[in-house]
Amino acid sequence: MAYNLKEVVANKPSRFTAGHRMCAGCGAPIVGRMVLRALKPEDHAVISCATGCMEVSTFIYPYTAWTDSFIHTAFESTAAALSGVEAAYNSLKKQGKLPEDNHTKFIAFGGDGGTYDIGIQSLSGAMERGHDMVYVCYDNGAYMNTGIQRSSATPRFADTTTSPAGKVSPGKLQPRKDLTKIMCGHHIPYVAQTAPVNNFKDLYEKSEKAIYTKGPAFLNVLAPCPRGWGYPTDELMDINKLAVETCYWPLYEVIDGRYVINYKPKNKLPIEEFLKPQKRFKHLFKPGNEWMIEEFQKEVDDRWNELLSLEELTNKQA
Ligand SMILES: Cc1ncc(C[n+]2csc(CCOP(=O)(O)OP(=O)(O)O)c2C)c(N)n1
Ligand code: SF4
Ligand SMILES: [Mg+2]
Repeated sequence: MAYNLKEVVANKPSRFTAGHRMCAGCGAPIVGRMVLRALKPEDHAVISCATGCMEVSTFIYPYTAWTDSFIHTAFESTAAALSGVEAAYNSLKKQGKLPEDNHTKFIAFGGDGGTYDIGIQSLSGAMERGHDMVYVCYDNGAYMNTGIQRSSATPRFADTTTSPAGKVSPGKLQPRKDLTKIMCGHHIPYVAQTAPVNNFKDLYEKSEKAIYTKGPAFLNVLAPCPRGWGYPTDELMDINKLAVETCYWPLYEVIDGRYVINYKPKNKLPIEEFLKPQKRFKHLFKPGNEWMIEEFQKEVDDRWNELLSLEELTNKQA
């Protein structure tokens, strides 16, 4: 796309404002701000946001960091509530009860607990019904707001308060659920996985596509958490980069069923590079635990190779 991202961003007022109470070094507010930056300034948005760090730290009555309309929803109904608002909007438009020049976009935000686990049924339903909305999952890999409990997005072997690493257990036992893949199975027009890397270009462009693609769209965005992951707050952007360079978190999009991998590292880094700076994986580096790193690496490699095959296959079919 021929434009200067810095200029575009500088010329648009932030719709997710300063003064929220999320921690320093948190990935989630960056995700919220950048997704909303992709809106055209003349367009209005209705946001539906599940309980979680992003909601409780940004919308503390009577204060709010959101400049668009905002609905605080229960975990299990984030997508359902927004799909209802979208249907009502379409009806009012049809009845001529809204001005012709009213352009409203519908965007849901949920954490991994609220999306991979508790809200998955209403998300699946809203996507399948074909509502013109975007669901954004900010994935920090645990229920952070309530004290770092494991979710189905938590990677294997991570130390959390409900999957503690110690003599009895190696940390979380189960592999991480692949929600992006599940969303691809809905055969919706646009699904993408992204992270705040490369000056936000990937995140901004995918947000723009998701918002302005007609029909349902889903974005899974990596959103590291210094409290839960145990990295120094000033290393947020390094952690994002390592997640991408090791292929732990590949950047890809699926447009009408066709896979496009947006970045293929020339030298894929070993997974240790991503694990080492995080306290939640500290035990993996103890003598005798090398097998955990080997298994972690194998899972990353298998998923990356599967993605490469899907890209090849779906592009052949296109
Ligand atoms: C149905 C329901 N179960 C549990 C809770 C308590 N609760 C509030 S925030 C939260 C954690 C949310 O985790 P996630 O969605 O991953 O967001 P994060 O806090 O990590 O940003 C939980 C369990 C709730 N509000 N509603
Ligand atoms: S606990 Fe983690 S996810 Fe929640 S605001 Fe703090 S850094 Fe962000
Ligand atoms: Mg979470």
